[in-house]
Amino acid sequence: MRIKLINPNSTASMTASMAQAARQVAASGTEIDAVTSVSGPVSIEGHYDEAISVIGLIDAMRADPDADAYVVACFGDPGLLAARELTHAPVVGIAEAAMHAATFLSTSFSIVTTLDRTRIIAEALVRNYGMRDACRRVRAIDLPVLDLETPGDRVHEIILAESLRALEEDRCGAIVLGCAGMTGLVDYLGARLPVPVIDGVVAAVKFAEALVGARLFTSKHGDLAFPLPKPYAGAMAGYAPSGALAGGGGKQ
Ligand code: 2AL
Repeated sequence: MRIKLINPNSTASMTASMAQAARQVAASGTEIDAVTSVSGPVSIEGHYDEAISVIGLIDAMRADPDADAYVVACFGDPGLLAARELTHAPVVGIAEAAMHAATFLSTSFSIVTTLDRTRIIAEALVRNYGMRDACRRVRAIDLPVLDLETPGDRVHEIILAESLRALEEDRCGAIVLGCAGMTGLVDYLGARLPVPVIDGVVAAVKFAEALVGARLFTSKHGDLAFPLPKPYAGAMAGYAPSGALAGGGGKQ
């Protein structure tokens, strides 16, 4: 199967790290096709960034309508439901996947994310995903997303220290990494923390494999039905819906 992993920000080095983490866990028959958004913000750290990034996400899906599954590889899960409207194929967001994985492994988790404003957005996702009971706390390390790309141990140490505080103060049973830029830290943190450390990229890839393997598909019954065909005005005219992604988007 082929999983299209879409980084909705435009920083290619982040995509490369995610592709590496995804390939390390993918089954032997799974191809990870990782792409970087060709437009939009270099990092996604707020509601405006998220809104604008969705166009690049949709462009990446339209450019490749035949993937078996799609992964939205940003912890805000921007445009996740819009992406699902476009295809029969499963579309998995990394925040959603990470939180669900955490609940299979522990009755409680805390999320460690980047900026304080991102923390607030992640808290909204926790509520949206029905994870309020399981999520003890969302914590911010107060570093912008692109600082995670800085080589060296400093960022690793900051995330480790925040995770240790989460275990001590929140009494949580698992740590969810709250940014795609933290992918690849699982080995470092896992060796130093006594609890499961969940990278949403890894979780999303494995859930995508499971859903495709189980021959499951995105429901077209209700609000995830293909967008209603209608004209769009101005610069968005080219995005006017015309049913499924060309090619059928995964379901024959
Ligand atoms: C993110 C992420 O995962 N990628 C990005 O650009 N912004 N979200 C976050 N919570 O920091």
